[in-house]
Amino acid sequence: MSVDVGIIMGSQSDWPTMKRAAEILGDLGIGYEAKIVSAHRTPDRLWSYGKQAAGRGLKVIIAGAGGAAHLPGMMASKTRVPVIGVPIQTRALSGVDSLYSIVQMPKGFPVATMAIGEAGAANAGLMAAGILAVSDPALGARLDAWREALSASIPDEPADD
Ligand code: RP5
Repeated sequence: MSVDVGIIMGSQSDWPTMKRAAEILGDLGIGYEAKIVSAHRTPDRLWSYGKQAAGRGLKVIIAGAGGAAHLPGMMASKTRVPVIGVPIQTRALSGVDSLYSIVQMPKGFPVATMAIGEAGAANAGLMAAGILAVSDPALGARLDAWREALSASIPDEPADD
């Protein structure tokens, strides 16, 4: 299976959040890789990952980071491959720091910014799937089925605990 999506994150501590994206991609049969690439701690790794991304055939990059979350924006500056940003929830500021660090990109270098935390990571996986499905009808059918199954799982009425 080809690796279409790169999941990158600033730290091992981001993985419990970012694996929600990986789970969605796995469920939908999308090839991905997961790497630790830190804007601050491994800037050379960030540089080479971004430089090689398009040539390696990556079609979407999902980048998660917390606090001073510069990874998604710096990656968007280094590659034309679309970058989806996931703000990691932080202890100090609940992830609002991450969100603000990721979302306010200057004109020219967009990052598609998701919600803070695990819902954002899962939605990043679904967003990547939607982008890939534009040119992959079989994946589109799997994504439609995934969405229908989610809708079908929602009860009509609330239940007591
Ligand atoms: C960021 O700093 C990472 O994305 C992570 O969310 C945050 C804290 O990293 P650790 O101190 O847990 O390694 O670069």
